[in-house]
Amino acid sequence: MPKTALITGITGQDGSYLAELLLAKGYTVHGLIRRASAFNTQRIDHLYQDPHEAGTRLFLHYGDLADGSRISTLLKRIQPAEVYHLAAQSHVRVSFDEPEFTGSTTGLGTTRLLEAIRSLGLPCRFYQASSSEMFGTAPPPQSESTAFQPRSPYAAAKLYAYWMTRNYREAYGIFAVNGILFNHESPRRGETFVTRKIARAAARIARGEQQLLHLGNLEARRDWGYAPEYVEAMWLMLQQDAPDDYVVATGTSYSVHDFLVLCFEHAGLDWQDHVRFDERYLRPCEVPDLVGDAAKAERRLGWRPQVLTPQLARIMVDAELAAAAPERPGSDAVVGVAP
Ligand code: NAP
Ligand code: G4F
Repeated sequence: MPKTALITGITGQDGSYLAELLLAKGYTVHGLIRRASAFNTQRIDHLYQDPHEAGTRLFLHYGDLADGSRISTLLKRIQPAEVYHLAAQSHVRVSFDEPEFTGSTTGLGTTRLLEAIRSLGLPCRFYQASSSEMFGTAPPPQSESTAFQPRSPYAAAKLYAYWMTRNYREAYGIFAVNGILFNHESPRRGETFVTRKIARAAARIARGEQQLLHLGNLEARRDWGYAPEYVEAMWLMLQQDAPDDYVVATGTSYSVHDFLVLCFEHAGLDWQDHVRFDERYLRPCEVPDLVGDAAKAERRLGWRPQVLTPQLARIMVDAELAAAAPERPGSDAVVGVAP
C-alpha cells in the first residue's frame, strides 16, 4: 500500500532530497511551504507535478511553523503515515541575532507539530531533525550517549525540540525519533553556509566574477557528509520496529581551512591570494570540534556514508563550475549581508 508523507521544510536542502527519495519509493508527498512574495521552490521545481492532472503525487501547502492551528488543520486533512519535520531557522550565526524567532520556530515549531499529532490521535511516525550542534563543546567523538553542551540559541532551541520529541514518545507512545545529524552538504546547500560559500566563491573567482572571499573562524572542525545519503538515514529511522534516536555522521573531521584548501585547489586556485578575514562572520560562542560516532546507525539501520569530505568538496566545486553565471551576485560576502 503506497504511503503518504508530510515534509516540513520541503523547499530546503534536505527537504528537496527527501522529497525525491520518497517519490521514487512510490510515496504521495505533501510539503509545507511558506508564503513568500516571490517563488521559493527552486530546489523542488524539477519535481513539480501539475495538480490538475491525474496521478499527481506531490502536493504543496502554505503554512508556517508559527501557526499551530494551520499545522493541525493540514495534518487532519492529509492524514500522513510519516511526518518528516525538517523546517527550522537553521543558521547558527543568525540565531544569535534572532534568538526569540529561532526559539519560536526551531524549538516551539516541533511542539506545535507533536501536540497536533497527539490531540488528533494521528497514528503517524514522526522524524525530528535534531543536530550535532546540540553537542556544542562536548569533546569528540560524539554519540547518542554524549552529554549535550549547547552553545547557541539555535542549539538550545534544537535541544528543547529533541527533548519534546522524546517526551511525546515516552508520555504518549508516539513513534517519534530524533535523527542527530552532523553537518551534511551538497550543491543545494544554502549559500550562506560555509561549504557552499567557499565552493561558490572558488568557482566565481576561477571565472573572474569575484576576487575576494571573506570568512570568519577557519579553525573550527566539522564532520561534513553528503546530504542525499543523510535523507536515506531519516527514512530508515521511520521504518524500524521501535522509535529511537540515532547519530548520523561520517566519523571524520576537517577544519574550515581544510575545506578551503580542498575547494580552491580543485578550482586551480591558491586560497591565500583571495581569502580575507571578516570578524562579522565570527560567532559570540563557537563550536570547536564536531566528529560523530554513527556506529548505532550502522548497526541498526545498516547505514554507512559513501561520500567523505574531500569528494564532497569536489562535487560542490564541480557543480558550481558547471552552473551558468548567475545574474545576481548572490554570495553574502558579495552583497555584504551579515553573516
Ligand atoms: P535549510 O536548507 O535551511 O531548510 C530549512 C527549511 O525550513 C526551508 O524549507 C525553509 O523554508 C523552512 N522554514 C524555515 N522557517 C520556517 C517557518 N517558520 N515555517 C515553515 N517553514 C520554515 O535546512 P537544511 O539544511 O535542509 O536542514 C533541514 C533540517 O535539518 C533543519 O531543521 C536543520 O536545522 C536540521 N539540520 C541540518 C543539518 C545540516 O547540516 N544541513 C544538520 C543537522 C540538522 P524557506 O525555503 O521558505 O526558507
Ligand atoms: O556552515 P556553518 O554555518 O554551519 P554550522 O554552524 O556548523 O551549522 C550547520 O550544521 C549544523 C550541524 O552541526 C546544523 F544543525 C545547522 O543547521 C547548520 O546546517 O558553519 C560551519 C563553521 C562554523 O564554525 C563557522 O564559525 O564555519 C565557520 N565559518 C567561518 N567562516 C563560517 C564562516 N560559517 C559561515 N556560515 N560563514 C562564514 O563566513
